[in-house]
Amino acid sequence: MKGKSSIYVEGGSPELMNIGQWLADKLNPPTGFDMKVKDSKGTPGSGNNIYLSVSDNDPELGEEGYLLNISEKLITLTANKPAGLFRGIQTIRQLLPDSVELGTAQKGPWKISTGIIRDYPTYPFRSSMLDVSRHFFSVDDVKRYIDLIAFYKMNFMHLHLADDQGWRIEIKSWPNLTIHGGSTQVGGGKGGFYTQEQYKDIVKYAADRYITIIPEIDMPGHTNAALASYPELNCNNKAPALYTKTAVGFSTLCVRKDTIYKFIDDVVRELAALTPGPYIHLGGDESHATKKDDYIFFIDTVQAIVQKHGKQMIGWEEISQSKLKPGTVVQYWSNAEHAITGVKKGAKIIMSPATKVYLDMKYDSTTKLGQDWAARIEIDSAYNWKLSTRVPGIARENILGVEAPLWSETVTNMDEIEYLVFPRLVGIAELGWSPEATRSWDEYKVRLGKHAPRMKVLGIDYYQSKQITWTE
Ligand code: NGO
Repeated sequence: MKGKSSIYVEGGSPELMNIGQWLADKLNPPTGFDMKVKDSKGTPGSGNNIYLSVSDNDPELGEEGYLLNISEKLITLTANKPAGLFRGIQTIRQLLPDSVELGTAQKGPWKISTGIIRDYPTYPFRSSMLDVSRHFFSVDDVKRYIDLIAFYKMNFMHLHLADDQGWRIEIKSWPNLTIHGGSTQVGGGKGGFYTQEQYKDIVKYAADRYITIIPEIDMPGHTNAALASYPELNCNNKAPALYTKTAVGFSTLCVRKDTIYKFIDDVVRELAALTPGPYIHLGGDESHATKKDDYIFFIDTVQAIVQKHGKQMIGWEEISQSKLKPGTVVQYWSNAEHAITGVKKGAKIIMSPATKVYLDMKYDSTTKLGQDWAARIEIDSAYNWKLSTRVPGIARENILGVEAPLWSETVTNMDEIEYLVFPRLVGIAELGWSPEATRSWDEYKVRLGKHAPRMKVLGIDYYQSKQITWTE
């Protein structure tokens, strides 16, 4: 790349021009270049340019794959869909010197190796979850999280928006959910919530990076914040106090009351209107305070509500005890039997085994943050396994993909988030993307060590595991 390089965009559609501009905005500050994004008809002349085009003549690349051809004079990136171009651009970033991540002019030279990369994901769903209920995180924190997972080619982000300790998304028809239910968090801090305008901004920011936001409102358990906000959601019509500790399994909506379904219909309607993606997550985990037949009745009913609003429901593995409607997705986290039941009932599975991908688990006995009820998860443990062989009875064709959740009982700010998320998320992103047969820990640990300077320039406060020889 040179100062006079340009980014040519075949056909010049607004969407592709935006992708080109995204790349220009990334590259211009550190290189000091003034690369312009130009509409192109046919391959541009060979003046160290970058050429982006969409054409679907390679079906195997699917929605997100790309072909990157780097010759001495031209970088050509082709994909079937715009999302594939965006993923390919992340590879271009990764091939350039680490200092390309910095926002101010750097020395260069801006060399990139020649060659051809033909790349596409193994699984169509690669995601991370951030729990903004136990501790609330700002719009800017969420955007940074989105930027970081976008770099590793994830395509979904799940926001855990309501739990016992806080309700974090404005619902206009039930305003007290956030006014009262969003007013605190674990430890008694002031909590917070996203207005619908702020939430739309998050959804758009993610969509510009080809990431789909999945909103979760956990129910019928994990609902103390809602119960505290509206007495009529309780069987005794009395609102409990707000809750700022970290026990689970004590709250439940009064699931045989009609009011509950009016409430859920309103919540899902407003959420669906804010959600361009296909999924609404309604939780369903650890409803220990709900009777089993009530729970089954509840899950049956809420699936229908989600479908009525044009969405597919995701629920934690326990939902497989009820009848599953076609399209409902089960998220495995702890009890393989539930997940296998989900498969038998025809559901696709999101793999989130707590012993492997729960980012709130401690690394080892010395880790100060986090919990260890499921496991202590060192870097090798998080990386060195396969989605398709983890649970006998859940095969590749049953698996939608992988999601790494960060529960936030113990984390209060972005530095703490990053310490638990990185570098484990880097490897988990590979679990979903790279061919299972070619991955190896011995090879990965070397690459991860060499990735340290990149994480540093990205300002990531990662855990410096002794398992890795980190490049200074
Ligand atoms: C469990 C529980 C969450 C906790 C988390 C902590 C699920 C699905 N429900 O996972 O409420 O925050 O563990 O690790």
